Amino acid sequence: MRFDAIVVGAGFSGMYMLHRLRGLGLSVRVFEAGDGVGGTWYWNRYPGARCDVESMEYSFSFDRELEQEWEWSERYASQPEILRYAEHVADRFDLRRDITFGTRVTGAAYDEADHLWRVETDGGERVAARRLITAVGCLSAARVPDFPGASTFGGASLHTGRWPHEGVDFSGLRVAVIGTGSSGIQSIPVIADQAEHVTVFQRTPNFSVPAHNRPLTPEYQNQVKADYPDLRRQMRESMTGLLGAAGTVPALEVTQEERTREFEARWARGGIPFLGAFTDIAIDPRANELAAEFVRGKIREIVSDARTAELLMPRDHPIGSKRICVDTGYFATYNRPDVTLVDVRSDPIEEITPTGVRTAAAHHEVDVIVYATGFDAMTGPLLGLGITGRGGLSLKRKWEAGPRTYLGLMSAGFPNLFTITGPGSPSVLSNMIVSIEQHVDWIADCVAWLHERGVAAIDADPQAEKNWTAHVDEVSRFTLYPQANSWYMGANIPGKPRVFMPYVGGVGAYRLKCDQVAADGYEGFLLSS
Ligand code: NA7
Repeated sequence: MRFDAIVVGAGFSGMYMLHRLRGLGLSVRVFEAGDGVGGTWYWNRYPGARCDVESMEYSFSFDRELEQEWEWSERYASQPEILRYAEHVADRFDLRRDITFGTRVTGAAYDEADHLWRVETDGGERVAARRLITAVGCLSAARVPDFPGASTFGGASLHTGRWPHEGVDFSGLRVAVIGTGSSGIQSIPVIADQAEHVTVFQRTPNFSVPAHNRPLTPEYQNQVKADYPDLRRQMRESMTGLLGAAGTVPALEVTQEERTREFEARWARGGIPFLGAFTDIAIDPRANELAAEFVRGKIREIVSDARTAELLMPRDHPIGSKRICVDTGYFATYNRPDVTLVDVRSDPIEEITPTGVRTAAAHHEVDVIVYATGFDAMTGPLLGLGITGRGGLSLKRKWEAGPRTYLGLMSAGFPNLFTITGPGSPSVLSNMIVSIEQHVDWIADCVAWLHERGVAAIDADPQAEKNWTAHVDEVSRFTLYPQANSWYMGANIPGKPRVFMPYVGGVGAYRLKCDQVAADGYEGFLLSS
């Protein structure tokens, strides 16, 4: 079978990509590993899973009726609600008929003679298309650390990003949670409410701000909906794709009282915009430390046991250099008598036994192990597709020392392969949906332009790619981001190259750059008929 385009993934990016390409009159086939749409929100069904971006901002803007008709029930939508939204989008635009579910792409090779991508799936299907578009997400390759004895564990072992669809009842069970990133921080309070006992194995404490989640009133929703054109424009032009009043003054230029007042106001408001309090938090270590110390002070206030509070205070990375967590009752959970914190830096996990987790100092008997241990981020899902470009060069080989892209959209030597939210783009530092819409629109416009002109192949110019990759790296060095052992840096995966993968220049500036490149006839890209 031959299509104009193949899209890999039916999360928000794959669904919107399909919709746009169909609008161009192209034939499209989408392959999706899951049995339904939704991507991240299909897989991450762990208790407490919730978006860290406010629901009125975390939604598609491309269709006015969709935007106006959908009603969110809470300030921060839960996973089931976002999945319902994804399903609603699939129904509304009749997307499912072009999606093959339960099917993984296992190989994609570029055929230079015909300018075609030849794609294979685990279902044995072989299809071809001129354009191949990856919509595989940045956090979809779940990672479980290689603890000795893990396979001998007699109870259930669950990864937050591969959660059983039927849910898990923790009543009466002793539960180990390994990992205190966003998934751990969201799930621990909810699991603790159910389980007999929760033991949290923490390697690195994380900064987290309260969500102050609440139901949304119809009045509030109507007001936002009426203002959507202006609000969406602000989001697109902003640094992060989020609303929430970016500060205008540096923390170091105001008095301590003013600083505290601003931090308190932002803490009371809740959410990621806490980091926008002052203009220098992401770039000046002294300003950053002031924000970090404010949050440590809150942890000290909330957590009754001083030693536990101390263990929960992040000290090894600047605040915001790992994506800040947004929680509901996380720190207070440690005041419960049925929750224990184990610091695996001082007391490392040595092995998993048939009945629990053995650290250097103790054996913790548990019935269930929850791995909240994250993902092989950004490059993991792409490299898992088995992509081979011109001259038989594999993407894995090309990216051995770290990803190299032009604008995060293409990688030289892989003509007609577009990556939605790829490394080198601001996606993971932003409101994902804002970034997804921008990438999909850019790719759809590019594909339309190529078709109109009969251009068979588009590829990144190696020099343009080199310049962009150097620019991504250079801009990151103006910030404190590279100081953290984060998944942005590939630091959570043993052996992965340490490269700061996302573009920190901001979604607004990035959009202007991408638009300019297109307006200049796809400057930095090589076209061949
Ligand atoms: P994260 O943020 O990568 O968190 C994974 C957590 O698991 C983190 O605390 C890790 O500690 C911990 N981890 C990983 N490997 C181990 C081992 N071997 N031993 C102990 N602890 C370990 O993933 P999430 O799923 O929570 O969140 C991903 C993103 O989703 C998040 O940033 C939001 O954008 C939404 P570490 O910090 O590496 O020391």
